[in-house]
Amino acid sequence: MTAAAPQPKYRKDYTAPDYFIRHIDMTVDIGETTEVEALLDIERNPDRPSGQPLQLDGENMKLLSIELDGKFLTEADFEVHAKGLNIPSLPDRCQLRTRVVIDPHNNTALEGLYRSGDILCTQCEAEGFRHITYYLDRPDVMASFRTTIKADRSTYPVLLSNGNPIAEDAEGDRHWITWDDPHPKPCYLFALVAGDLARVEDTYTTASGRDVALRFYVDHGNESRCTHAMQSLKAAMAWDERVYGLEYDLDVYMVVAVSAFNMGAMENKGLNLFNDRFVLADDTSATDEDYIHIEDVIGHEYFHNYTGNRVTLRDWFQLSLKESLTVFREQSFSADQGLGAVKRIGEVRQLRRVQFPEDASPMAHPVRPESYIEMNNFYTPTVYEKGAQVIGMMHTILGDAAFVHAVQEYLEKFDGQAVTIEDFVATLEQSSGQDLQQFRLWYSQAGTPRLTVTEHYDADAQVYELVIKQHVPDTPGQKNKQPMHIPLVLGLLDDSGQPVSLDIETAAEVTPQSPTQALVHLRETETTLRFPNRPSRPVVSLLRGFSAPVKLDLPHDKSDLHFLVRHDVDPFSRWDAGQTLLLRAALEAEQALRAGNAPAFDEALGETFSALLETAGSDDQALLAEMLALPGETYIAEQLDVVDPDAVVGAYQALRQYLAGAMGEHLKAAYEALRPGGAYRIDAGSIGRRRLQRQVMDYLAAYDPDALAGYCWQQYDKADNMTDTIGALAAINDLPGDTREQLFADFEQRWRENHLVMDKWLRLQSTARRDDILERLEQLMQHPIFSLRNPNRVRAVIGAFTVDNMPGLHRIDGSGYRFVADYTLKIDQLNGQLSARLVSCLTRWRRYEPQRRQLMRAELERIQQAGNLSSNLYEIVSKSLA
Ligand code: 0A1
Ligand code: ZN
Repeated sequence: MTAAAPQPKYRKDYTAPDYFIRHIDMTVDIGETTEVEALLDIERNPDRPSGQPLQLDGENMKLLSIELDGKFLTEADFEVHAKGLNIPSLPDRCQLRTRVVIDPHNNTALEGLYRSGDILCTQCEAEGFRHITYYLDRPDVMASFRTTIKADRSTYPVLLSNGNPIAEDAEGDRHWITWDDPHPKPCYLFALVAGDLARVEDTYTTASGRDVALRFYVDHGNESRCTHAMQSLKAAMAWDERVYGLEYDLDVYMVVAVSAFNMGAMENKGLNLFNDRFVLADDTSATDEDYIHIEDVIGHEYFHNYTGNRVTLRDWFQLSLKESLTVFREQSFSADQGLGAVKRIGEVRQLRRVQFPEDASPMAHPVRPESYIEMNNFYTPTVYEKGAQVIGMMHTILGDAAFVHAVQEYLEKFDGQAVTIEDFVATLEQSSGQDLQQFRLWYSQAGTPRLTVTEHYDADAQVYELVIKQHVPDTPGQKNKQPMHIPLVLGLLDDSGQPVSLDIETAAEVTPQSPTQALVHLRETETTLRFPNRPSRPVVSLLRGFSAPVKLDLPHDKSDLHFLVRHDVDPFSRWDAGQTLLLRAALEAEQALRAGNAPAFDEALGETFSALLETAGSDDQALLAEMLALPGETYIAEQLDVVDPDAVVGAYQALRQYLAGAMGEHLKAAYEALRPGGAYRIDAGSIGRRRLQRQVMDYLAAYDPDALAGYCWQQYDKADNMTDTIGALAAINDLPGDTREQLFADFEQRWRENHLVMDKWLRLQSTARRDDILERLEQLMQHPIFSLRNPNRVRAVIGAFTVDNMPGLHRIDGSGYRFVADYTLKIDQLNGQLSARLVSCLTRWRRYEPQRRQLMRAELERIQQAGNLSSNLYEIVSKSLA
């Protein structure tokens, strides 16, 4: 907590450290109190002036003693302040020993060493190590670590840290163990765990024949729930060997499942810590989506071992260097595991739902931010997901083989170093011979570029022409931006829906990808493409595979879009044509509602989507499920200059009701046809079938609620897996009545001991559309499993409400906003990372209609005036009011 206004740090101010720490020998003695002794081998940086003070970071700790080269220092020799400790001058080489007391049991921020249930564990990224001991807590200071953990034997039989165990002993009730990690690492990759945990072990033999022990540590009783995570880990290890030629570099890989965790997981060297929801799964308690997320997160943390750990960051402004490349690798891995194009569509949906809004908000920042107040606020969709799209564009520009080769060169060249995004891009450039100078703007310019396309067909000359304009919007602190290098993949279809051989006349660079598909490098504000010899007007399929993270105003009229839905060969563009049709219909409905009229929809829309439903027996049911899913309310709202949430929610519901009516009785036939034929399996085909069935149920809820209630009851009763069970609850969630109440009550009885499953129950109820939602939220928070100290529970109740309950959050009396602000303030006293995330639903207040705008702003001001805010919350609130 901070009294004075926290100050920003700037990327331009980076300077190399005055001192390095080459080695740290640490003893963590866990008892009534926890004492940390650290012996640091310090060396002056020869490139920096001598005689500089040593400024160690350290917070929330009590200093017991400090020794320099064996001599105790007195208070006159150093200065302790709230953020650390300064020693005025040091010899070029020395050893510094500090002893401090920390209090993990009362650490509710979950940074540094903290308690989760009955275990003690650490989270050091970004700046958590400074809560454990005095240190140079910055990623360009890399040291070898030796860590001794001492603790009570019965409470903490398992004691883990990075590296290999080299000594251990016990005496009476106490025992200790020493871990040695010889590979120098930044302290954000340090980890320690102490607790009574069960161990599940397996082995992976690397391509070169080395055996690696794979160990999962979970609460007793959960051993059988690690199988999928273990398989995913082996799949990730094999994938990285096959695709990037990267083999795991230690003999042991450990994963610990933790219940109180601020994020998804953490890639600490050799000792990953995971939010338990990304480890634990079995068929009865985990959904298809859980299985997929586990595979993704396990892959992500594993891939960090090279992209992040072996080659790390010079400073936190470079965060996207490790995150974007790792997300890109995770997404490639995941697509290879079976869901392919559908996975891509899911990523785009998510990008549009969360990153596009962020890029148009007061928190908009470049993929490589220029400044921050609280680093933890910058683990954002922009740094991660937009960053991954930026890597994806370079992959498209270089081509797969050249890209993989360039990444391998980067990893070899900078192995063991702390580097920058510029180092990475320059290596890609040198390795491939491509000019990425203009492309670098993707790292420095914030905001989502908008492409506006107009078309013209000259029947006499038989020429089809496209004019593509690009514009990058202003964002906080950035105006009048330069045109970007945007890779645009396109193709043309003739009037029978066949792909056309491409012949393009343009000043822009064009890379053919196949005879019927080309990559056009847009570099100017305006680009003209001419396609000669077109005897009839073709239909263009643009931004195939979502080749760039841009907003695209398609030139097509409705009939072109219907045509693309039927014929496009690119699954992404086909899906996107359907989404554009639906989005335009929703926006027209929204306008009608605001004008006090009843929404009306074209018959053709109903026909196209009913025709799609009739292909429900086809092989790509997962793609069909995506085609039939409406653009979400948030994405609809995103298109509007002034948001009236009632009109958005009304338009969404009207469109859903209309399509459901158009599909009519076919929905029931489809539901029946999609019933499972056998036992639960998690292959791509079965996942697709279940997704499509859920989508059909969503329309059925609108078309025939009584029939749907019957289906839900039966489905719930017969289900042998959580996907079908939760599918039944989700479908009936907004339909008040006995069936709903009974299913939710039964579910609670069955699952009340399993917190991860109960999160699903909480989440559904927080997103339910009902007038008494706020009272219901208060009741949920009285449930015995709920705790404000557990981020998963808070996200399931309050987080889900803020993100997925538009009518509840935006109640016209302002009670939704008041609820969020009240809990934001309460949680901020415990956990600033969590409160800062919850408040983000209020930060775009300026975009709402006047009454909401005023109400949201008033709550933000109330938070600001409450004072004593965490630096996390302070930054978000002050930027959004600025
Ligand atoms: N590096 C992790 C994410 C992470 C970031 C911060 C954390 O605590 C503040 C925890 C985890 C990843 O990308 O997986
Ligand atoms: Zn990561």
